Amino acid sequence: MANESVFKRYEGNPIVTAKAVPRANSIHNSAIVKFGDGYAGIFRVDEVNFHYVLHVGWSRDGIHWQIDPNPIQMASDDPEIAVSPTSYDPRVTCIDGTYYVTWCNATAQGPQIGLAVTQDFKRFKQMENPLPTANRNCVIFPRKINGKFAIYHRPSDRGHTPFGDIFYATSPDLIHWGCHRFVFGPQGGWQSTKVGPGPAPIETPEGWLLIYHGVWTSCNGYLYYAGGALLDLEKPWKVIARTQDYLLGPTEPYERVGDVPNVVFPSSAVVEGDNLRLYYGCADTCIGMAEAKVSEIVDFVKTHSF
Ligand code: BMA
Repeated sequence: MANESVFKRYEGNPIVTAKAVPRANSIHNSAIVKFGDGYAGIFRVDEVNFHYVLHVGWSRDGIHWQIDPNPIQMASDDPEIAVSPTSYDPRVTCIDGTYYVTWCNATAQGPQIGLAVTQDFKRFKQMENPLPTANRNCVIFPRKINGKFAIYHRPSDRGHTPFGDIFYATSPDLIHWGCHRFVFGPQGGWQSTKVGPGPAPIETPEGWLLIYHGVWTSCNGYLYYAGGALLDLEKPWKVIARTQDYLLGPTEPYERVGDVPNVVFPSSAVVEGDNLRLYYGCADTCIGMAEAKVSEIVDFVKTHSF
């Protein structure tokens, strides 16, 4: 099966643009989940002064969105924690009715992962930052593994990081993190510069399905693609298979042209039965959606692996 036939883009793409928020320059890498009778989302809004902030949004169908015009105000037991001047690239995971939000904060010391918990998408309690600076991507697994919370994350540097490997870590309490394991790194072609975790891993009978971003460096800058990997259910740092061909790449005009051209940045996936909706940032400008069957993605990963 050719890669472009696994995912079918929504014909009304892009589904969210800067028009959804008055002060937005762009709205892109965002996290969408099922919530109640519909959907909720944490949206990355780059404002017209180029502050990056997170906004909550609501939708009946996952396509048409009402986004709060004001950014999220996090609360914390410790006033030193809930200080997020520049926040971007959120992920959201649901575990037993509680939603865990992770994102990246730009700080003077470099990119820093933030973590907050919500039940209702109205009140957010920010916790201690889970990882040392510098780290740019972090996503929580949708269930505990061997009794512990688990994440995939990607250590970084302060700049336009020209490298990036995916690592695994666990925690008994969301505060103390250990069991750090290397998962996989760049490998040839569209994923030769860096890789990073995308949406929360999806549990399948054949392993965890991780949709991730892969980057290569052309003479004109970075290009971002979505790939897939299958990982061991109990030891998720062990790779079972990993796509040599990308699953989704920047080929449409709204993925090619924007503030940062040629970017498909997978950031959330909503699974219902065998159907998966992938939400992804397009050219750091707007949000696209594409659908696929989980079983077909798994089959593609296995048959197009290194
Ligand atoms: C990465 C992140 C993403 C962005 C991508 C392409 O480093 O900052 O937010 O989509 O670059 O610019």
